[in-house]
Amino acid sequence: MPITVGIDVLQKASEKNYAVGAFNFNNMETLQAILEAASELDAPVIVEASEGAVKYAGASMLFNMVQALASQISIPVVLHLDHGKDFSLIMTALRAGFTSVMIDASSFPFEENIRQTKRIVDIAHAMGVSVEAELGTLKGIEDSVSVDERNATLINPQQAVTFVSETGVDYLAPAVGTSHGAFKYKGESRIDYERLKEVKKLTKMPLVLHGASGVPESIVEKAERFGAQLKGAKGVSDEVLQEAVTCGINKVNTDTDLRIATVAAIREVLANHPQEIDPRKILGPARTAMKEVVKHRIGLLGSTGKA
Ligand code: TD3
Ligand code: ZN
Repeated sequence: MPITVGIDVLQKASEKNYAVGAFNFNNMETLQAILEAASELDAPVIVEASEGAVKYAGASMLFNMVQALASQISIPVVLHLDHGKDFSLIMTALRAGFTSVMIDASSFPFEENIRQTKRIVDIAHAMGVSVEAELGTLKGIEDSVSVDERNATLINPQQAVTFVSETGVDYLAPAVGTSHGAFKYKGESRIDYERLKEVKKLTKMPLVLHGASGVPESIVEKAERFGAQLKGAKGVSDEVLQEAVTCGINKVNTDTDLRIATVAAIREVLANHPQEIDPRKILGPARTAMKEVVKHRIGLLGSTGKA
């Protein structure tokens, strides 16, 4: 299929109460792993590139890789810019053919977030491209965090209503207690479900969960067995993730799990076969490991068979 526009995939997910997996990539092996997994599960999928990925591989390389692979399979594939923080980066993605972009002005005051988001919405919509924006700060919530602190960091549901109507954004990433990377929580993983449900009830729009990686113990252990140092790594448990989907999440971002799977697989090959010098024998097992991660994640989200 040709690359699909973001809202076409996420509107359905929001109406039918499931989530679509969004996976970060910056090379061929990762992209192949994501698309093979999604295709085998007959699930729509979002592949996303961060600013770092655009700098590493180039927007046009990323677009053309996705187009080449998506045209060979029959599931909807969306190409999304993750955490677009400046205007020129977003324009680069739009010109390259991305079908969804995130404008992340969440670190600015509310009014400035609205202004920057609306500017991108006007341009992207004129090009038929969907837009994601973020409200609140991505930061883990621990027991020790007070109600005041929580209100200062996490999304304010009333503000979300104003934000959506003033910007015309297509989907919203609410800060509800997750954070990026491999070290999300000191204790048990948690999300502010009540706040999330309130945002869904008031906005009725597709919602996005950032910092959603599970950081599975088995993969962390394997990476550590072969020399990685990941002490204290902790992610969002599968149960918490599924509850978040029940509460209204429709796009689930995963990067860290793919990174850890890659490192574990590469370390294993290098440790067990120190004479190996063929990059395909090193990156191939990483691709297989990432594919397993993607299948597991999509399986949790309810999008299997929804292509
Ligand atoms: O936007 N992203 C991907 C980039 C974060 C850097 O790892 C996410 O929300 C996914 O977060 P994670 O770290 O849980 O995979
Ligand atoms: Zn993110």
